[in-house]
Amino acid sequence: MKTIFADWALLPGGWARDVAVQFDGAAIAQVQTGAAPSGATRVQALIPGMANLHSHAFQRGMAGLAETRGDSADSFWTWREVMYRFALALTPDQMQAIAELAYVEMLEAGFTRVGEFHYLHHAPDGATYADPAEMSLRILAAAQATGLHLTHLPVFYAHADFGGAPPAPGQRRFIHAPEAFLRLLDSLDRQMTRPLDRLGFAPHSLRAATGDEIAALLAARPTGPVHIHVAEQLREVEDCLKAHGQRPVERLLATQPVDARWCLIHATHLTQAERQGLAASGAVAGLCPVTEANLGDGLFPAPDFLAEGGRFGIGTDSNVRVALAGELQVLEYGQRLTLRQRNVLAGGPGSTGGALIRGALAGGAQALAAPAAEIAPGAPADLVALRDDTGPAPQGDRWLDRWLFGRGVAVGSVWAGGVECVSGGRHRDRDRVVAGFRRAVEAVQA
Ligand code: NGQ
Ligand code: ZN
Repeated sequence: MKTIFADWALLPGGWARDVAVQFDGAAIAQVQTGAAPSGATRVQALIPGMANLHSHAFQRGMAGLAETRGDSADSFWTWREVMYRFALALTPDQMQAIAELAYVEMLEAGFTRVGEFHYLHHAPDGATYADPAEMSLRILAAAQATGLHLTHLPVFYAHADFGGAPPAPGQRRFIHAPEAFLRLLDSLDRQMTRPLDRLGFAPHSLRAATGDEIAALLAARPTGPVHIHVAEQLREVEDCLKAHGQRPVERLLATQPVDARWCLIHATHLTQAERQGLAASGAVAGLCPVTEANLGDGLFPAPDFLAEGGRFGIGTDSNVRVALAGELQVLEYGQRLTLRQRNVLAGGPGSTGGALIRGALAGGAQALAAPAAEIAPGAPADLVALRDDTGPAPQGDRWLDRWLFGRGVAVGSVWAGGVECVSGGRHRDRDRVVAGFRRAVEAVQA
């Protein structure tokens, strides 16, 4: 039995002092408040591990390589060309090495689970690997090697644009017929053996999958998470209107059974009716504020959506920077800059950091079909210790406010499924993983 003693712990009922958390294996056995610190690992503040609900791990390998402007104005679409070139070059070994560093950085940031929106399925020439699940198995291996829980979301991708347009040559590694895609999911049902891992699926977008294809996949897979990119760029909204006479979120809500198993990634461009419909559906809005800023996507209408009871979680998406506090900071700062107000996403009187962390913990767990992110008996021992390096000693939610917006509060240790993966802010395998990453990206660039 392992015991962590925390001066402060964020429990389901709020912050508590002098908390002893005991776990035996992967699950929390007991939580005692007002405890004495006898012989236990001692931490200053303990919070539940966070789900990172949207990642394309391989894109970590091109972080910083698409920040140079060419002759014409850059956009999401010019970035996508650079990204496609990078994606076409990666071997399975290289992708795994890059994913391992992304996952090490996620754990160091305070994430204990990733939703991997995985579409790099086939060989560089588009041929199916001998094992069609080859690339998915590399994602599983990276999660296992680093200790991160995985909600694997293989992506269904069939078309270049609305109306079932044929895929472009640069998309050849992503493409499946529905039958072959369902066989991939069946094979992963058998090959995913860690008890806390989950399998869902993801129609890439309304550009890449038709309504009929999505309906067929839902019929074949009636449970588990369903994720989709939607309404990230204005051009996507315009093209959807042209093809279908409906906006992307409007169309999704009208034609698919969007409910609490769904996670709509980005959902940036919403009318009032779309925003209210999404909030009422019970689906999670999967916000990726750092990537959305990096790609020039636009600003999600978070204040109204939250006031309407909408659920959200956060994702690191392109992994151009792998941050947890940073994602929530950018989410809030986008609103402050446009509304010229402060503490917008606090929603009402109270701590902004507290509201953001609590919201993202709940929405992230829902979107990834994970157990509730709580420090409570029976919950997985997914725990993040924060430390205060400068003072003044934080109390309660002030821990979160200083972590997100101030200085001197940082992640110390992280346990995922009861295993201490990070201590002193460093993952136990950081050096090995960085060496593998360096070899992989140097080979890709050679
Ligand atoms: C992706 N990423 O699938 O990696 C997408 C770009 C697309 C973001 N949207 C490709 N951030 O949407 O067509
Ligand atoms: Zn994405």
